[in-house]
Amino acid sequence: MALLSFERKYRVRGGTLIGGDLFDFWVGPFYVGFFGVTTILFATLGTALIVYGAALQHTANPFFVTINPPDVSYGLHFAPIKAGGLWQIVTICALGAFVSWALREVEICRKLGIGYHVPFAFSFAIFAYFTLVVIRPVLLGAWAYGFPYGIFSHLDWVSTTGYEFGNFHYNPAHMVAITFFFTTCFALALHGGLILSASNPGKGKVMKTGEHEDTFFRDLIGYSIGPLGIHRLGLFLALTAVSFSALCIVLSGPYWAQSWDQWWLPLWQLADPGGSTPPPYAGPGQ
Ligand code: 07D
Ligand code: 07D
Ligand code: U10
Repeated sequence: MALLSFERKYRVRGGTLIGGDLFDFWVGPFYVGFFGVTTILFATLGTALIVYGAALQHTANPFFVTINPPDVSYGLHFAPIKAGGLWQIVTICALGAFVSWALREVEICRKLGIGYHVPFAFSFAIFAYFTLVVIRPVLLGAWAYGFPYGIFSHLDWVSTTGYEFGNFHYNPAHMVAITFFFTTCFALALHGGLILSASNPGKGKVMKTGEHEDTFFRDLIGYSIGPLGIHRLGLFLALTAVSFSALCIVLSGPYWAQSWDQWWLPLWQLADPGGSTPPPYAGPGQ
């Protein structure tokens, strides 16, 4: 069915989570719905507050604009607007907009009668953000531990937070997360490559089938995961990567306050009984 006639067929009322027929319509290509309205409200307010914060900083350069969390002395209390309160309201707006976006995805899934896989997946990204700006700061006792909202400033936060724990690469959950991120890219490259190789063989050549795709991997590694399996695997790899990311940062501070290389001490002692610390890395060529 052509896309435009399909859209006419499915663009009917119903499937909303809240509000019945209220806002149950489309504007151009966009489905609106109750959560479309809340998305726009939260996103507009959050963006306006960031613009206000930028005006206070007298900078028009978007790379340097930053909305910082309050000082550690405010603990888990509300801070004055110009001393981190802005960050607190922007955080509420961001969470409001992200959750609204996920619920709007749910309503669209319900209208189409498809599974909730996409909003389910997006909820993991929201959870990672929630871990960074709510769960970890609450466990550490101050909003100050959230990351600042700025293009460069959030990079500074990642760097300094990393070095607070010595070498962050030794964080075992960070290792697992990175491995899953790399594997996600690997799987997507294999899948994209395989599909194109069979379905887009070049002008004048015959398009090949799923059997060709299966056979390629059976010939190569003795096993094919199959057309449904590769998509399940892709979703699993990506969601696991994000889950271990959330884990690696929530462990850093609330659970482990030292340098992460020290976590491996038992392993080192196994290799060198009586040795108390792994030898420090001496630099290149040493
Ligand atoms: C391609 C989908 C489109 C999304 C885009 C991002 C904004 C921000 C706001 C000026 C893959 C839109 C950006 C709306 C503008 C203001 C106030 C998604 C795609 C194009 N980061 N991060 C970036 C965010 C964190 C880190 C880029 C957001 C953590 C590192 C962009 C969040 C940590 C690097 C950005 C967030 C961290 C980046 C490209 C939220 C650990 C880079 C993002 C809400 C996760 C890279 C200058 C991208 C860069 C980069 C946005 C959180 C680390 C500005 C919205 C605190 C190390 N981050 N980030 O393509 O070039 O994502 O930075 O959690 O090197 Mg970040
Ligand atoms: C939080 C984004 C959520 C986004 C949402 C949507 C909009 C709308 C609108 C486009 C989680 C936002 C949408 C705003 C946009 C329009 C229209 C995603 C989030 C809800 N690290 N590290 C990670 C690597 C080092 C450190 C994660 C690699 C150093 C710290 C990942 C390397 C040190 C933290 C990762 C490396 C260090 C991390 C990030 C290499 C610094 C975290 C992915 C090769 C000296 C963060 C939960 C992620 C984390 C994190 C990878 C190096 C520190 C596994 C590959 C050694 C402090 N690092 N890292 O989490 O776990 O995405 O966050 O060197 O906090 Mg690391
Ligand atoms: C996949 C797939 C598959 C496909 C696919 C895809 C996965 C099976 C069949 C999909 C993949 C792609 C298309 C590939 C490219 C995608 C990526 C690389 C991912 C990243 C995506 C982007 C960077 C694009 C991001 C764009 C977005 C989020 C759209 C932005 C839209 C809006 C802001 C409007 C949202 C609408 C709402 C909330 C409903 C309400 C709408 C209205 C009321 C009308 C509109 C009103 C406004 C816009 C108001 C303006 C105010 C705003 C925005 C607020 C703040 C701004 C101010 C400064 C004031 O597997 O194969 O093929 O295709």
